[in-house]
Amino acid sequence: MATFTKAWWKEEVIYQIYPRSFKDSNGDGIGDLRGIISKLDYLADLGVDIIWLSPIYESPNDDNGYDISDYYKIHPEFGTMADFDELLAGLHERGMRLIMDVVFNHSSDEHKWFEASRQSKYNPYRDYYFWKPGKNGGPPNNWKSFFGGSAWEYDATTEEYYLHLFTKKQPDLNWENPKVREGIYEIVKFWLDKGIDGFRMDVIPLISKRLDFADSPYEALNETIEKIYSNGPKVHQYINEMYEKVLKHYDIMTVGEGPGISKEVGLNYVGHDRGELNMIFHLDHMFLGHGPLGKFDPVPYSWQDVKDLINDWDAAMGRSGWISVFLDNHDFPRLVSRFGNDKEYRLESAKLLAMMVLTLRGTPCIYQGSELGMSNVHFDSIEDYRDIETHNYYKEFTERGLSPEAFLELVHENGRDNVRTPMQWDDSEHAGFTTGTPWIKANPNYIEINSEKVLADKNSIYYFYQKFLAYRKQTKTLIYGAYEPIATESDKLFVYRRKDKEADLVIVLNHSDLVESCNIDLSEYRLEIQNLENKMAQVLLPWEARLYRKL
Ligand code: TEU
Ligand code: CA
Repeated sequence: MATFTKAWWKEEVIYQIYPRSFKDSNGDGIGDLRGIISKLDYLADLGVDIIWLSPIYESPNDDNGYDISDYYKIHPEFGTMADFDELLAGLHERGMRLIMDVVFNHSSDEHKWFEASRQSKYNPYRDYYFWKPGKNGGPPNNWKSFFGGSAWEYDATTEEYYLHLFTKKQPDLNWENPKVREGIYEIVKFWLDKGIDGFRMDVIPLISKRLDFADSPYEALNETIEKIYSNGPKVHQYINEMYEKVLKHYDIMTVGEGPGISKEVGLNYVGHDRGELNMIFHLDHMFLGHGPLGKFDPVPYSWQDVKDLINDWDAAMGRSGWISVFLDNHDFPRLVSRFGNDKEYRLESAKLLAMMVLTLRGTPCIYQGSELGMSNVHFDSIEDYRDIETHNYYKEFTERGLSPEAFLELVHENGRDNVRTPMQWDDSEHAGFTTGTPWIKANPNYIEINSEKVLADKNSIYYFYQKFLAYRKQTKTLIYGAYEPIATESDKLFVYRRKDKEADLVIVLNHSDLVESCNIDLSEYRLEIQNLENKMAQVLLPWEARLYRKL
């Protein structure tokens, strides 16, 4: 069994920036690197450590940069390589780090490899991607794209189909081909030699395909993702090869995004002795509520389901693996809207969720704007939405007969643009994000929710994050301590202990709009942190969060 190790990437906190929506410096309505540079002190003051940038490489932006056409170039919309170097230096000067988002499961169809590959069946780049003849006048098999429709696109030039698990402008790279792997390792080396501190690896469990390309027998998309697309036969061989050839030679961190990684196979990716990744963003809790047709086919789930998943994953990782703890990112709704109450209890529930993310075992990841309590947006026209996933499913569902209004309700709940509206800096036009016209409208609630207003309010969510981030730095028990769930009779309470020889801490979270009794014997503990004013020890107010320390 792998021994437990200490590491900086276990102790530090990640903050994800979606550059397109963070801060626009030149008035073109698109966030950029100089905009981020102008906010470095804001980030340093908050107390986060590792900045994860969503992709900033050249891209036609079919999937907002997750379709890369040149891995070596900064997209001109975001700025220049000199801007990048200045951003990296600016972070390092402040004792912070930078990890880049790399997408190696697929490239853009405008990448030179694919442009060559599609020229002819005999082109040297043909097998950089997956090409197959059709079957019975249709695609080679029944695989569906994550974004709706078939995962195969017919190309008339060579009369074959190519595989794309995402959009048709994101053809899957063929990792079976050693030339593809070598090309990818060169890219990894290039960015590491620039001095970055690691990578977030997009959909890494998908890179090894089941080469029989058999039909999926599963109705539900998430089952196909887990059992057909993810955890393929050579996935560990490939990640380990990348580790041996490049990653292990640098003091860096790697976090894999893990659609389809179940707790049963999680350790295969992050076990300390595996020579693969340092940690993963598993998506089990984020996919809760996704029905057979995916996120726009919602099914009910409960807070108890979330707690059970968190506890099961912690038990599965034990002391020989590691995960990142998060409740939102650029693909999922705002955490205060999805897991909190963004109406009557937005302040209290956002603070409760902050305490949860910062006290569970794993490297916390905070998504831009969570520290302000930003919430979901409700545009009333599909024209206001930008996300290709939303538009693809809008077309698919309305063609099936669902009304546009009904689909929009589903987008309000689960659309990715909920977290892609501009960061809300102040109450000036477009929330102070741009002096031009933003690529996507700001959430109209920027008048009340913006950093200027939040920073002027000592009781704001921002200062709760700032205080807790500082507390966490001095309380290594929250990093290396054992994790032990504490059962309660109420399924509204989430109670757990973090303990090592330094301290014994108990966290009590009332995840509800109701008053709950607190019958846990905490007579030997002192209340250290609370997210609201309440002197009644045995009574938890709605969305009350407490941290106790044993005397
Ligand atoms: O996401 C893959 C993924 O699992 C999510 O896209 C999620 O499954 C999806 O929103 C459907 O619910 C990664 C990136 O984070 C995402 O932004 C990209 O669109 C995708 O891969 C393709 O690169
Ligand atoms: Ca700009």
